[in-house]
Amino acid sequence: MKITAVELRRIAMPLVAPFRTSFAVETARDVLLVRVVTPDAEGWGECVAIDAPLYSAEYVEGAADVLRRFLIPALPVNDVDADTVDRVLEPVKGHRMAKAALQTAVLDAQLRTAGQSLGRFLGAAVDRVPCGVSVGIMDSVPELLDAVAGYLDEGYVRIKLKIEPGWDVEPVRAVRERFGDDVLLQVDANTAYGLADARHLAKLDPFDLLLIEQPLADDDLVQHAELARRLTTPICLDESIESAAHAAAAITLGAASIINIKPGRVGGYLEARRIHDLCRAHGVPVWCGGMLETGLGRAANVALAALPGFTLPGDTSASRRYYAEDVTEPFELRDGHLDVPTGPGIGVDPLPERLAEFTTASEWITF
Ligand code: OSB
Ligand code: MG
Repeated sequence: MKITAVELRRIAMPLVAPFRTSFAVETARDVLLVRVVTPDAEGWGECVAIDAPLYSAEYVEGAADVLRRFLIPALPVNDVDADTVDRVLEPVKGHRMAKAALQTAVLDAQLRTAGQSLGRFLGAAVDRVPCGVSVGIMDSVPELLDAVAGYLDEGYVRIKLKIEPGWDVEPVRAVRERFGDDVLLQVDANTAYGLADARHLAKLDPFDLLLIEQPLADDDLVQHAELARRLTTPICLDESIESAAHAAAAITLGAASIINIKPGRVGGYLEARRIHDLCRAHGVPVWCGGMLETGLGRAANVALAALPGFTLPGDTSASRRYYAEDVTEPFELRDGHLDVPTGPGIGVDPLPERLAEFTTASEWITF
C-alpha cells in the first residue's frame, strides 16, 4: 500500500457529564485523530492519549509531536501495512498511544482496500459484545446510586466503580445493598493505593467483586503479586500492561489473574491480539478497556472485544454514555450489547458535518 498523505486532526468533544477518576476530572475530550490517505482508501486511527500525562506518561500534544517528528517520517511510503508499522516504529521507545493511532489508521486503510472487516481480520468469534459501564467518582452516595440505576435501566450488564481512598468501601456497599448481589460489579483505583492499604482493600472482599483494577502503581508488579496473596478479590491490571511481555511477566509473578486490554495503551491492535492470545493460552480472562473514545475508536474496540478470550464485559459503552453527538453514527445498546461493525476496516465513517463542527485544528503531512 502506498501512502500519499497523513492528516493529524484535533477534535474537541464535550462529555455529557464530568468523569472523575482518582487522577483527574474530565469534562471534555481533546482527541487526536490520524487519517491515512492512499490511492484506494482512507483509514482512521483515534489516539487515546488524554490532555495531561496523568493516566500514563503520554498526553495529546506529546502524541501529536512524536507523530509528526518521528513516527510518520519513519513510514516507508511505497509499501506499508500494519505489520510494517510495527517493525519500523519499534526503535522508538514508548509512545504506544501515538504508535497505535498511526498503526490503526494504516490497518483501517489496508482492510478497506481488501474489503475485510477489522473483526474478521482479528478473529472475532461473535457478532455482538456485552457491555459494561465505568462510573466516575461522585460527590455523594445518593448521586452514585442514581447514576448506577440509570445505567442498569439502559441495560448495561456490568458496573465498574471508580474508587480512591475515601471513596471505596462505602460506595461498593451502597451499590450492593441497593441493587443486590447479582449485579456484576468491579472497581478501578487507577493506581491510587499502596501496599500498606492491603488491610483496607481486603474490606472489599465480602462484596464479591469481579475484580479490582490497578490498585497500585503501574510499575509495582511485585507489590501487586503480594497484594494478590492478601485479597480474595481478583486483581486485574490496566496501567501496568503496556505489552505482551508485561502481560507474561504479570502472569508469571501472580500479579494479575485478569487483564484489561486497551489497544492504545499497548501500541495497537496487533499487540492487543498478541496479549489476548497469550492470556487465552494461560487461561487468564481479558476484557476490553476504554478511554472515552469517539465512535471511531469504539468501532475498533468492539471488534477486538469480539475475540474469544474476551470473556468479561468491557468498558465499551454506547455513544450517549459519553457524547450527546458522536462523530460517527451513534453506537446504541441493544439488550446490553453493541453490534460488531461488519463493513470493511473499522466499519464506520466520520460524519463530515460532525467532524467539521468538532474540529479545532488540522495539519497534513504529504509524501
Ligand atoms: O482506567 O479504565 C480506565 C477512562 C480514561 C482513562 C482511564 C480509564 C477510563 C475509564 C473509562 O475507566 C472507560 C470508558 O468507558 O471508556
Ligand atoms: Mg482502568
